[in-house]
Amino acid sequence: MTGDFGMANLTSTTLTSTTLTSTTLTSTTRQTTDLSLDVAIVGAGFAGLYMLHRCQEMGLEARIFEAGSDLGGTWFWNRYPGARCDIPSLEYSYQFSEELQQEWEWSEKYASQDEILRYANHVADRFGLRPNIKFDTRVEAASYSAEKECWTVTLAPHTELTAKFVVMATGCLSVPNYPNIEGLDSFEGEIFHTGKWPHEGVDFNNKKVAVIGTGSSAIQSIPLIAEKASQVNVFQRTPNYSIPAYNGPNPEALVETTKARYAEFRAENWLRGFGANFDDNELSAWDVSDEERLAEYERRWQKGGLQFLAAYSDLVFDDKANATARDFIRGKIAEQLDDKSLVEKLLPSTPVGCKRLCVDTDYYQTYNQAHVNLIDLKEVPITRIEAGAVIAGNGLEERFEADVIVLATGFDAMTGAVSNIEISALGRTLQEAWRAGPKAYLGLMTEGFPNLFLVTGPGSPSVLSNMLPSIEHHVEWIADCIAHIGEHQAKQIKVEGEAQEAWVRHVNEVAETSVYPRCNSWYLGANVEGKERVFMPYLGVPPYVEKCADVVARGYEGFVIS
Ligand code: FAD
Ligand code: N01
Repeated sequence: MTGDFGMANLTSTTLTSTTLTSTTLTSTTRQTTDLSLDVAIVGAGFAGLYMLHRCQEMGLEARIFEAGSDLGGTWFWNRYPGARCDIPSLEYSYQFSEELQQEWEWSEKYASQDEILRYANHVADRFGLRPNIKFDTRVEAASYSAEKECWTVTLAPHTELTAKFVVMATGCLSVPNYPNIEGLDSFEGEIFHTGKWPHEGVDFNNKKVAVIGTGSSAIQSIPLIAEKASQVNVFQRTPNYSIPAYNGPNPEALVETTKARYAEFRAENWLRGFGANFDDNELSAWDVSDEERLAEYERRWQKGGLQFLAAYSDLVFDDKANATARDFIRGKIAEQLDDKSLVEKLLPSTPVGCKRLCVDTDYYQTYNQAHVNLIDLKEVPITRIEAGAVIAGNGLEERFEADVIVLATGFDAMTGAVSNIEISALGRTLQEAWRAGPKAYLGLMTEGFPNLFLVTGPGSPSVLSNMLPSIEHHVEWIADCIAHIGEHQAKQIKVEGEAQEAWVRHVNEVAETSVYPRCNSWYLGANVEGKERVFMPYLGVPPYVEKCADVVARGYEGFVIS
């Protein structure tokens, strides 16, 4: 089997850190470097980069350790055809530097992966971050010494260093989820996961392609794969709702008016439910007539994108209001399909939004092409994979020949990357602490793990918000907290158990008032076999931001600083 289960066929840009002193190691010994950091940052995505920038500004000794061979995180790894953001780029970008946001030109409404990656590189160069990033360096473990009041961080393969603080900027969607399908290893063609796409690209020309999964990554890539491939078989477990992107060049006038008042624009968006400019409607779906509601849905459909979710204030809270949106979108999906026998298969029945809403360019129309075929796994489950085919069927088996398999099967979301690191403190591992589901106060820190911060961790809005401002918010909160600790000649911050329990309860109570926990989504960990089913993100940016500020104003209420 060739393909992409490891990092082997990723082009590696060899960048050595000039500042990390590490002694040459034998393969069996663990060597301690003389590096003693203020802050060890794990991950060089948008979170890690901004964290490093803040640390450098504060004069702290900080380094990023990144498993990949270069920076960009999500945008380094997810290079499948059609990968792009679904929050307009004028918002899906940093705002911490007015000069940066004025000088950068986004060419399209939703920038492509390569443009976002160029932007991340520009930021790293502009703010002199590269020298303090160590690439090809996986953090394997971190253990806290209560006596020394610092963390020992273990880097692969065998290096140890110490740090006063550790910041997990490891990403919510950075650990690919591989399906457990019999025979996958025996496939003799190529296999690629969308979340670990080879840098040199994949040649689909005249190939028979099997795509497993129909989430956002599949919905973005299938139309482009179908342009090249001779046959595309899409294996769908659950249909998703997708709204057209209507992507295109950013109109000059929009860029000008946005940049003329960029800071105010950002501040306004931060006050909205998802922290993004979704044109939030304060009306309930029941404040208007059926005709007015349909007209509003039509207006939002024509505009495209995720803002559809904010059509009414109760759309994600009231099942019946949600059902009006569901019926509207189902009608729109059906209209796009020529083969009416496909309609029932592609129509979702789950509440709109309870799985992440998708944004597409010609996804449904792709099924109107003769060489594109949808296999509904509810009727025709995959039984195994053989050397050159996917075998599926219920009793009667069908053979779907394949040269390439694309696994668009998502991620071990929100907890996967942190749980992959052996983290221990005060006699307990984080895996043990999170056995019944992740617990974190404000999604920032976990009880029993002093001086260990999470960026956009479980219990914060993170993936239910525009991630860039949420990342900036967390990084700034963490940086201010570290500064506060220094100013007070303190050494340690930890979470009070009761504060954490109350917050976790609150996160769940809010989620229960919404449609979010009502389907098998990755928000709940339901996509990963054996993962505890717990709703992880916090719903509502404004109350969350207020709570974080409030906690600080009350002298870091719920934390103990000593
Ligand atoms: P990441 O970008 O995931 O970076 C984490 C880094 O940590 C990775 O490079 C990883 O290699 C590294 N790492 C993890 N574990 C270790 C370890 N043990 N040792 C060393 N390094 C480690 N969000 C939006 O708000 N809007 C969008 O439009 C949007 N589009 C998306 C499109 C795709 C295809 C995907 C997958 C996600 C998208 N997201 C979007 C979510 C996206 O993940 C965030 O917006 C953001 O890029 C996350 O940045 P991050 O720095 O927190 O994490
Ligand atoms: O992953 P997903 P993704 N057998 O988990 C199916 C962001 N993102 O990579 O729904 C068969 O959404 C699974 O089926 P089911 C965005 O936040 C954004 O697409 O679990 N099928 C599902 O259909 C997004 O939500 C963009 O029943 C299996 C699919 O695989 C998040 O990243 C683009 C299976 C996985 O969908 C993740 O998106 C891309 C199995 N064993 C990503 N296991 C933008 O547009 C899983 N599936 C900005």
